[in-house]
Amino acid sequence: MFELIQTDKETKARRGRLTTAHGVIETPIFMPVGTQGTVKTLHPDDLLDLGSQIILGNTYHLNLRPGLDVIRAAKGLHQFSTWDKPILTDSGGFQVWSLAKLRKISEEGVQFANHLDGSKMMLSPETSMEIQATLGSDIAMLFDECPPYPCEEKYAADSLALTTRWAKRCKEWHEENASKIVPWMTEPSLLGESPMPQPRQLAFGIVQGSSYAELREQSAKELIEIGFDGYAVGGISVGEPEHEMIRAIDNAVPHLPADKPRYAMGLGTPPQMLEMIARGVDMFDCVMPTRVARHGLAFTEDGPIHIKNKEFEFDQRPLTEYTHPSVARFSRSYIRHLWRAKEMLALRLLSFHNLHFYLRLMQQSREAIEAGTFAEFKDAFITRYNSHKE
Ligand code: PRF
Repeated sequence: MFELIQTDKETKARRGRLTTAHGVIETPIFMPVGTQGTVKTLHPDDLLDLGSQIILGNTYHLNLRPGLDVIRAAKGLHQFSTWDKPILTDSGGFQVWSLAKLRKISEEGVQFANHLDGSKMMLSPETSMEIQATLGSDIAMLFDECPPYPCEEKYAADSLALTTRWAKRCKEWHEENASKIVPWMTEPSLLGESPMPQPRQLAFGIVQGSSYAELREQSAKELIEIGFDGYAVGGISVGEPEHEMIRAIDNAVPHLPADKPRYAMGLGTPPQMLEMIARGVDMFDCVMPTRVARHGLAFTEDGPIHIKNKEFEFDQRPLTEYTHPSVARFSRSYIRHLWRAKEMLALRLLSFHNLHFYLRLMQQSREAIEAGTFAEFKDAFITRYNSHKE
């Protein structure tokens, strides 16, 4: 299921290959976020064009709208959205905390008023796994509680204990029921002509434990005991300073099995991802490249630039030297004009460009790990990226 192709000698970076039902994912990898079953502003063909190997969908949002009946009628999220490559779904554990109101947490699950019409809903380990099975994602995440930052040790410990009990229920439900619900497991023709590379939905655990080293270790060990196909580190990038985020990774990753993929949830900047790859992380997702694009920001090797700035008024160069040809044909001057005229193409070109930048960074990382030059690549990238900061 996960093959470790190469481990870097100088850092802990890994070059791996994860096999899912809808195809193989070369790691390290970045997963564009398609919360509503679409990566905002992009066509699925654009994502293929960008070389995107996997995208992310959200249990919380898709369950609210369009709802499971609609997804079921389409035979799953792949068919519904016409994205034929791997999909990972987040469990809703995090979105309940960041979006919903009037949350009430109990042993059973979380009751909340949803952010669309305020009506009361419930998510539990079982319902989250059931929704993810109905969506038919290739990788389902366990239903967790993501504690806020900062967080008292007692709260973090109690929260972790609950997440671990929920993890057991997720695993039990998944083992017992997923194969009866996942559309392409019940109807393998949905996978097309090719033989099924992975006959089942994978399930990933999520290490919690806030900023406490012992709790992170305990969480990793308890999840491994339950047994998952991969392990994520959650509860990071929730407002803590960057060194705390890296410390959380340092506290969790060494306790995770080498032969399973590792996923840092919901981050980060290009330098943060390189730091985490160097610590043995294989997978990332983040709204950042597409969200900041819609605010006019473009990633470059010399750090982010804001396209509205006057300095680009007559700039005939493309956004970056190595951007995708579909974007490279346009000048900074033209994209600035589109932005100022509030033209939708500006949002689309910037989203396309930023995802290209992120996916290219992962490809460069994979190549550098293979060539044994990852440490140099990382240091040179970060030095140049940060050198233009005021
Ligand atoms: N849990 C889940 N999804 C998440 C997170 C988490 O802790 C985070 C935290 N950065 C992002 N997405 N289930």
